[in-house]
Amino acid sequence: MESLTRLPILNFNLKEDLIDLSRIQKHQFPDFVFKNLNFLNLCLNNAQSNLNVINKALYVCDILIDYSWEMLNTNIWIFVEEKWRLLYAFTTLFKIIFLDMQFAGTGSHTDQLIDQHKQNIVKLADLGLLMSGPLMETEFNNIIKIVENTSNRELNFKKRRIEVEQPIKINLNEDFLIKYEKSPSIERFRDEYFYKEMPVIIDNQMQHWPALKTWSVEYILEKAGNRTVPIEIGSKYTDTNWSQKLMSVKDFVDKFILIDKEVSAENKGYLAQHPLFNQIPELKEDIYIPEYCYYLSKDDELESSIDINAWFGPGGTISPLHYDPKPNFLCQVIGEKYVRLYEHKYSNCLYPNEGNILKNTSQIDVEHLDESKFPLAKNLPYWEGVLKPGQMLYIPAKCWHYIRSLSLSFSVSFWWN
Ligand SMILES: O=C(O)CCC(=O)C(=O)O
Repeated sequence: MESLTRLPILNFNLKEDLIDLSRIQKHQFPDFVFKNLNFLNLCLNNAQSNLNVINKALYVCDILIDYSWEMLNTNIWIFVEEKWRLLYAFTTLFKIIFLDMQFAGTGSHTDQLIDQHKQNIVKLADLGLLMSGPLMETEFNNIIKIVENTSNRELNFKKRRIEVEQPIKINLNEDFLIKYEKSPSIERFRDEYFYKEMPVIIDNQMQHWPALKTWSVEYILEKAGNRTVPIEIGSKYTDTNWSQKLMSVKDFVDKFILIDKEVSAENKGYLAQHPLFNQIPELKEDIYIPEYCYYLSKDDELESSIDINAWFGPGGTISPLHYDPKPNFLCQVIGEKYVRLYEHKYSNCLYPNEGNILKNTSQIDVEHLDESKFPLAKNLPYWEGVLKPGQMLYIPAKCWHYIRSLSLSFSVSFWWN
């Protein structure tokens, strides 16, 4: 049996099995959670145009959302149990449905109110996506697509052309330059860099990316302005006053990109290491997985296993010296970045942080080394270079890397296996 619940404003026919509570295991939750979920399901079947029921259901949604949000934030992300993400996602889905019913049931609306309502729905769906990851990606993406298809894309963004400032010039040490290649063959890349675990800057491998022609701050605003994303705030993630905040891309641009120069380092905002392309599949059409990955990956299902992340921020963002477990192509689309790398074998001289969470991150500031505190890091060999638009940096697995943007910058990283 296929029954349909119609979302009135979103004009969205929702299959009831979308809210398939059998995915929630009763014994994993305190009693009140399951009772309330059942209550919401019951409301869904009886709510059509009954505002009283809808309001009660929304009240319960908020309780469950607050509760699961708290559970999601009690541990670092990778240790959060999947059940809390699922609960957050289900409750958010319920909330979207009831909000839409409530809106439809409260009389006629101006275009402005309808726009506001749609923005609220997109924000909720984005939070659902961010918090539940792939668990309900399809459902939330469908909702967003429906809202966007019925919305006027003319958003209220500042209509000025945003120039990318001239990148800061820096002096590189000729003895330590990262190797540079123009479109090496697969075999050459494999033998000279991949097998030898050597970084290299590769040119002429991205010229077919639409992103290189189309991406600008205005374009990003047009495609993603209303979407909610996590922003890192502070000079770097190792600082004590560093924090993360959820905000719309538009607010991020207004607050951290369109500012007159010389904002203090503490007030830098960085959309860093964010899987923006899962959230906004339209942007994914502008980029391509580097070809080398297809030939050298151990994974048969590269496209589903590769992690693609966006790094978008003003000049002066810093990713402190750290390493990642997978090999990476860091592809530069807008602006320039200074990059410095150290071989993994020097780990003992690079003073990794103690403890589990930041043990892949060094305590040293590579550009202002405190030699008395970190004497072993002095005189270590390294590689350095400037990554420019259209170039990709190959970072071998576990190779230490430090990155500072020299201007407004947008890069895309591909962690593959
Ligand atoms: O571009 C950055 O700021 C950091 C990139 C990075 O660390 C990575 O892709 O692994």
